[in-house]
Amino acid sequence: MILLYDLVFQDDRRPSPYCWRTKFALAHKGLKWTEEPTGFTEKHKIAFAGSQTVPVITDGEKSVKDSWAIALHLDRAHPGNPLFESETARVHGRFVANWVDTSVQGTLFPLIVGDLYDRVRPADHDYFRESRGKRLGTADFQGFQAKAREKGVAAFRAVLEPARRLLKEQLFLAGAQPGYPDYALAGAFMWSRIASPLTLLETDDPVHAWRERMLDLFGGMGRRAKAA
Ligand SMILES: N[C@@H](CCC(=O)N[C@@H](CS)C(=O)NCC(=O)O)C(=O)O
Repeated sequence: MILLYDLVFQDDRRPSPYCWRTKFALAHKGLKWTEEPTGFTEKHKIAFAGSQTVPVITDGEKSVKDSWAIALHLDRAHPGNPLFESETARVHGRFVANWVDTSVQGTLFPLIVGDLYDRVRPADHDYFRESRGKRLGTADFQGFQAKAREKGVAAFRAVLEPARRLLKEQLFLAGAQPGYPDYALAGAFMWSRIASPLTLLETDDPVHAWRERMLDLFGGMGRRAKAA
C-alpha cells in the first residue's frame, strides 16, 4: 500500500500543488493510496525520508520524496499505465513541471498568499508568517495580495498563453489523453481553488474548459476536494 504525506490546512483542506501532482499521477496509474495529513510544523512525520517538504510517499519498504522523483518511481515500480511512455514524454513532462514551478506558481503565489495564510492551521501560522514573510519582505499578506491583484491576474493569464494555444488545438497538454504535463498545471489550479476564492480565468478561456476536464478526471477527484 502507498502512503502519501499530504500538506494539511484548516478544516482538512489539502492545497499543496506538488501533492496534487502526485495524487493525479497515482490515479492515472490506477494505484490506491492512503494519506497522512502533514502540517507545515509536522516535519517530524517526514524526517524518516530526509525531507523538509511534501509530497513524500512510502511504497512498501521504499520511501520517496519530491513529486518528480515520485512520478519516476511510480513508473519504475508499477509499470502499468505509464506516466511516461517514452523519453520524449518524460522530457515534455519535466519541461512543463519546471514551467509550472517557476512561471505559473511564481505568478500565482502573490495573488493568493493572503488567502493561504488565512487557511493555514493555527498551529502553523507563525511558521508561515516567518518563512513566507522572509520570502516576500513583508508579513502583511493581505496587503501584499491586494496590491498584487491590481495587475497580477492579467499577468497570470498571460503566463498561461503557451498552454492556451495548445489547448485550442487539443484536449490536454499531453495530447488527446491527460498526462503528467496536465497534472503539473492542474496542481497549480488545485492550490488556488482550495486556498482562495479568487477567479483566475474567464469562462471563455480554453484553459477554463481544460480545467473543468481536469476537475472531472478520476471520478471528479479534484472537484470533490474541499474548495475555498
Ligand atoms: N520540489 C518539491 C517541492 C515540494 C514543496 O515545496 N512542497 C511544499 C508544499 S506545496 C512544502 O512541503 N513546503 C514545506 C515548507 O514550506 O516548509 C516537489 O516537487 O515535491
